[in-house]
Amino acid sequence: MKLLIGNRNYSTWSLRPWLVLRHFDIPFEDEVLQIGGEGYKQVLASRSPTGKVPLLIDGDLMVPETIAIIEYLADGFPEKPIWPTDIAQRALARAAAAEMHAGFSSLRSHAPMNLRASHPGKVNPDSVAADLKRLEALWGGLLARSGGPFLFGAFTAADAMYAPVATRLRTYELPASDTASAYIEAIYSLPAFQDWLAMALKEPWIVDEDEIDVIQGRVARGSLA
Ligand SMILES: N[C@@H](CCC(=O)N[C@@H](CS)C(=O)NCC(=O)O)C(=O)O
Repeated sequence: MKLLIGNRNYSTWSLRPWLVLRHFDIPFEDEVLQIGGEGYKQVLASRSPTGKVPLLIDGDLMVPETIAIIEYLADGFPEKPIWPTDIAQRALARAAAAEMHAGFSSLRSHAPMNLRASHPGKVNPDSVAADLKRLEALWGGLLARSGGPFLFGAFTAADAMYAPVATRLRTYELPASDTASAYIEAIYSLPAFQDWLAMALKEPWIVDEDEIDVIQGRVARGSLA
């Protein structure tokens, strides 16, 4: 199996299934297709039916869409606890994953993932207040029930879905309760996440569209390169 992914520093959707593959020790290779820079959309379109990453390739099969990739892995490796085993917890984990996929638009637009960066104070907490409130309620409720360190106790696909959000809270030092801070630390401590992070930190590419100083007009496009 092969997973086509985007730049590790910025590509939130790529991080999610990659974490599932790596954490659950499923054999795979990956290939980074650069997002950003001249002609990148043509390259993506020539490799992925949706023109987006992640894309899982298994023989002749190409599976786009993060949630579909994760479900394909859960179906293909039923012995791996990719979702919680209890049916009710499984439903809640899938609900949390779906909510992430469809929601949190303020956090996603105002606080782009940027693993190498540290930008405390640059995202106004008021602009993402509703998303932060929902995160606290969702994470807090699930962690209280499971006892942590992950949403359903051990790491599952639900945590993979929220890992990029955890990084946004850290990069921009957004307000977080002690419970949320401990959860963010658990994500950062996960060996699979550490592996991804180490590779992300070695990437040379700058994507202006995901750089907060460019987005907020402090720095001109192209000047960070
Ligand atoms: N709904 C898709 C979203 C995938 C997506 O938006 N991927 C971004 C990278 S994180 C992408 O490929 N962008 C291509 C572009 O910007 O042209 C999924 O869940 O996998």
